[in-house]
Amino acid sequence: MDTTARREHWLRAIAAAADPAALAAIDTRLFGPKGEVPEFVRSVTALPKDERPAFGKAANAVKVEVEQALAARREQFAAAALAQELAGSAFDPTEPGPRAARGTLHPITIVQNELVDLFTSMGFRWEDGPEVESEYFNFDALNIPGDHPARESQDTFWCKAQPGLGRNLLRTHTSPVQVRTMQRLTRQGFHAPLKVVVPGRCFRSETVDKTHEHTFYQMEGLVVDRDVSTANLIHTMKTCLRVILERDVQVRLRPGFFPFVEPGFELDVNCPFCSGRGCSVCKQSGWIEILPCGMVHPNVLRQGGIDPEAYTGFAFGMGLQRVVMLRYGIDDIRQFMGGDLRFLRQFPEVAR
Ligand code: FA5
Repeated sequence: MDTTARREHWLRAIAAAADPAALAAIDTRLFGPKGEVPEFVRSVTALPKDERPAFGKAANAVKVEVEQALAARREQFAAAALAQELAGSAFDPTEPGPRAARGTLHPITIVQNELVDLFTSMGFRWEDGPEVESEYFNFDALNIPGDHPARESQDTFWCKAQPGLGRNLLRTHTSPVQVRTMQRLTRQGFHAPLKVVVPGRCFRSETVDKTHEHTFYQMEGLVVDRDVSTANLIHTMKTCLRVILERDVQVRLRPGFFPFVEPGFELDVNCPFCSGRGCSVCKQSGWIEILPCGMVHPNVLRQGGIDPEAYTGFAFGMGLQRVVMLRYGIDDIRQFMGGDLRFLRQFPEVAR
């Protein structure tokens, strides 16, 4: 049989296969052990030398064509089987599949992002600091020596002491980044103004309740320049609270004691839950303590390498969870880390 006749014979057999089993039998006959097709290709050796190239080329082309015909027929059977299966079901392969759920931002991240945007629009830079901090930056450099009673107000998780090194701890607040930043900038040649915000995670060995967590978030702010005053501090804080709480706020300053500021203040905002009339959230006082702050103590400026005779500054340390609670009316801080998806799904904002 010549090449053309073989080709037609095999293609006809493939086209005539009535079902996948018949096709499999043809496949074995043509390409299995002692298969007709490879044997035909090998028959080239029986030809005279001058006829071999033309025959070899034609025979190989037929082999490829027959293989493709087999594959195409196999696909036809598979498609027919699928169509038959689908005909009896409600499944519609043209409908888009279910969308994978996309995660949303945690409410603390939402408010933190807004605050960072706000402060950067006012010329502040974002600073960062380590969560495992030295005793020096967390306490000593902030004018809180070892025997100072203020240390007791921040129950500390101490790290295992390393021989020859100072003691480390999990930072109890974001304030250590104050002196870290001042020292870094003075090493680089300090140029006023210094304006930074430091969002970050803090840790205290506290009993957890509705308003206290062992792990929580703060945002520190620090401004150092010539002639910085309490008026600058109040203006900045009012702007920040108005934007974050999305309404005009009344604030009041009370004296507050923090060794690293002098004078120190507690800035209170009128209670948004009762508009200042008095409720359980504000403990009937009409005010909510929201922002400890003050004018940077001269000793702290000195630790940072900045001359307190030439420069003054203000600092604040906002509890981020507290701000988020006020903004969204959340009355239990434990919701934030509780991992309850019903809580988290109430905040549909996605990452930018
Ligand atoms: C400080 O941590 C000071 N470093 C703040 C500061 C900075 C004062 C700069 C002056 C100048 P305080 O311990 O009050 O202060 O904490 C600040 C805020 O963090 C609190 O108002 C509260 O909102 C939040 N906070 C403190 N402890 C916890 C806690 N256990 N759980 C949740 N939030 C907390």
